[in-house]
Amino acid sequence: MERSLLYPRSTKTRTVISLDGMWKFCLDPQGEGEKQGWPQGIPGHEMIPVPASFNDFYTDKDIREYTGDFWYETTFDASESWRDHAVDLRIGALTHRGTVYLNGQKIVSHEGGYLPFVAHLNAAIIWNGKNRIVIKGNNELSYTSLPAGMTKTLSSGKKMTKPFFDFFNYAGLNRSVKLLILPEQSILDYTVNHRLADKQALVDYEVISSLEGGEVEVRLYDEEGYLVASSQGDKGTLQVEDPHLWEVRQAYLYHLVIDLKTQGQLIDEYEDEIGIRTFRVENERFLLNDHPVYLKGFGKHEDSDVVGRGTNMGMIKRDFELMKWIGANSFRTSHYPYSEEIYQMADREGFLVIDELPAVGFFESLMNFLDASGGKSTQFFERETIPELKKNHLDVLYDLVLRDKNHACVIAWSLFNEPETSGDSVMAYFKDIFDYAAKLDVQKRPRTFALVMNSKPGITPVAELCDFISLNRYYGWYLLGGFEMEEARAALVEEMDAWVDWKLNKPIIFTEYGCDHLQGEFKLPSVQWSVEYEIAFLKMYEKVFDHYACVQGEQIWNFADFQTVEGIMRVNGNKKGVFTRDRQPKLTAYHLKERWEKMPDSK
Ligand code: EVA
Repeated sequence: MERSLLYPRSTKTRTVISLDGMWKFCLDPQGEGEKQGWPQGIPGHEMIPVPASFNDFYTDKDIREYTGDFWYETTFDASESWRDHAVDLRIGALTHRGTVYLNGQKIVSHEGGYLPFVAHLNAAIIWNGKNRIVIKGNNELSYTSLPAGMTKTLSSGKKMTKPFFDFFNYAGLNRSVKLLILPEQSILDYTVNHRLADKQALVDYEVISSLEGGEVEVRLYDEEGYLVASSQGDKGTLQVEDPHLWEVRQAYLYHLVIDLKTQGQLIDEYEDEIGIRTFRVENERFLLNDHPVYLKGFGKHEDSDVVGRGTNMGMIKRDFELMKWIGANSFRTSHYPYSEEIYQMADREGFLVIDELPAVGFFESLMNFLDASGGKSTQFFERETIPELKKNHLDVLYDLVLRDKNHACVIAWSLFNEPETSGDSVMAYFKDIFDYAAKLDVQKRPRTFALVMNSKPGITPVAELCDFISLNRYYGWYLLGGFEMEEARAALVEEMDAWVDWKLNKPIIFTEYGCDHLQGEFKLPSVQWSVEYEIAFLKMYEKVFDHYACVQGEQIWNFADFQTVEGIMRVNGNKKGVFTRDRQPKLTAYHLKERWEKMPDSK
């Protein structure tokens, strides 16, 4: 196995050292860092925090909008006692790509800005001495990057990004960087899958290690610390009597311990928390532990003031408290995989997560949210860049499943957001992505993608690949807004009737609906952008949701206001948040709280 993305945990055999903190930093607009010898050490004395996006710290617009190469540097001391260990550097996320150097030597390059990667440092380490880590990053967008977009060079020679998506292109070392001191031979990966029987749960597992012929022992402890099951061998089944199942908003997590031994001697130990649950689609229902469940919640972003897309543990905690307060039970990681701590919290709090790939912008438009309602077609999947894009897409899918497959909270994979779905080459592309997801995921979680307004029932054959249908709909906002609300309702109902007539026999959820409204903007009678208008819009949608049995979820767009590119369509960002960017409720939050608290978790 080439990659191990196990979450860094200190155990008897593993030491994790955080390298978070202040790092040296510089920009490289000419792309001359290598020529100038920066892998040996970067120039200047500028320091910035990790994890964080670099964009919003500064008062200089050139830095906020900066597009191109950027460099980070830090040092660590390598103890002599690590010599017979594997010393790895694990980067939680470097957006969108980059290269790691140790003491001037190139170690690894990585493409993709929202998943971890590991650099094996041993070959270049100075034992018992200071070691310099230099990381070159790059945040350009292209037709082959996930997410997709363009990079434009201005007459001044400065570059800027032109995203085909509606969130700010925050960049940098957005997640934690850790040093892992691991045994030379170690546990690389494990997978669990759950089966429910009468008063019993069967947890099938597989452990992969780099030690040939190693003995594996797996033990499972309950929340009180009692041993409830154990098994020997790299593949096996843990039998749990009277299991405490992981339920929506009532999580229960078992403690899993994996020991790798040789001749009875412990070589490596890994630990994790796992929830026991099953999740599947049956006809028009989602079944969690064989019981129907209705999704209430949000499309979100990792986005906060000053640190941008950088992991912000305080904000993560606040977001979960707000989601609990409002009566939500789920969210989608729109439009990219989030930091691992978010999934851990969702496991702990019993939230259902639709885990999305950064496959967004597969529709060539700088205002896709508008163009897609108007029926524009861009022939995106006919481009000559498609083979390389697909390779990157499959790679990131591999890593996503590798990283997130054991989370109880992850109930589904969203493989694209709002791609173009017409054109001759679309089916072949989509089929390969959908098939690969099924092949990689032992739990066979349902697969979906978020369908843009243009992707309508009957004329979107790729929708049939989905195990459930996810609709992003803006009737009453981008289309038929204002005094035409009744027309908007009729158009939504007409579309829903067409889905029903198509007889796909699958659940449908709304992964996006909502309108921008500015905090504090009131108007009677309502106008677009006022809270009165959004509440009327929500009531209209909710009536439709309640009318159709196949509608099995509503995830409003968006949890909180978030940053986008500047422009006439956005007021310093997207204001569709139910909460403000600093996480205070707008009035619509009280409307949703009333609805969702009353609503059972199934329909
Ligand atoms: C919007 N609409 O217009 C949202 C976007 C989102 O932010 C979409 O999926 O269709 C997109 O990214 O507010």
